[in-house]
Amino acid sequence: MKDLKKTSVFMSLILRHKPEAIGISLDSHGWASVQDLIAGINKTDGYYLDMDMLETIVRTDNKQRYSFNDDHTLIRANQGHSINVDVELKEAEPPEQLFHGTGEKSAASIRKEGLKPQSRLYVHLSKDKGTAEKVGARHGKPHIFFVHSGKMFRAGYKFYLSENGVWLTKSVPPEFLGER
Ligand code: HQG
Repeated sequence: MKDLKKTSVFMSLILRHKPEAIGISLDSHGWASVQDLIAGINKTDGYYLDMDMLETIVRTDNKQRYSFNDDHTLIRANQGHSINVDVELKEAEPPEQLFHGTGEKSAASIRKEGLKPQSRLYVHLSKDKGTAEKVGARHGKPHIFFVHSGKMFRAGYKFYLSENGVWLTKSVPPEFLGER
């Protein structure tokens, strides 16, 4: 069945965390062969994918999670990986303040330890509070932290902006966090 949403969620698992789920691998820059991805997904019970559908998913994804290479023979996720790939993130100077949404239950630990990437390669930050609220709501009652990204940057911490506009950094020490 052509279920774009269902296939897209599965693709994000494959391209960020678990390519072996369909017996494929990613190269060191996170790329998967489009042919292998389509074949692997079609071999999986309950899933369907063809090239037209894949083009539609990549073009219409609400967070622009995926990119093709020039001739659309390779595909990768733009951010969010837990496996160690180098998606050639661009270093950039962040705005003065960024936001991180989390669950209320994690707030005390974050105040103490700062933000850690947990199972992913980076801590994910957003430039608007609305996005952070949505991300936070995935973890229960949302709680928003402000990140003094300008100060961090001037102190020498590196920031990256993914192809789809997510700000990433390795970790955020507690002294650069704020709440209101
Ligand atoms: C929390 C979505 C306790 C952190 C979104 C988060 C995002 C701590 C959780 C992307 C902690 C990790 C990533 C500490 C961090 N103590 N908890 N010291 N430091 N945490 O899913 O940021 O829709 O790995 O606050 O849009 O929620 O999937 O990260 O709650 O960009 O494309 O540990 O996923 O994108 O959770 O989400 P996650 P996230 P997609």
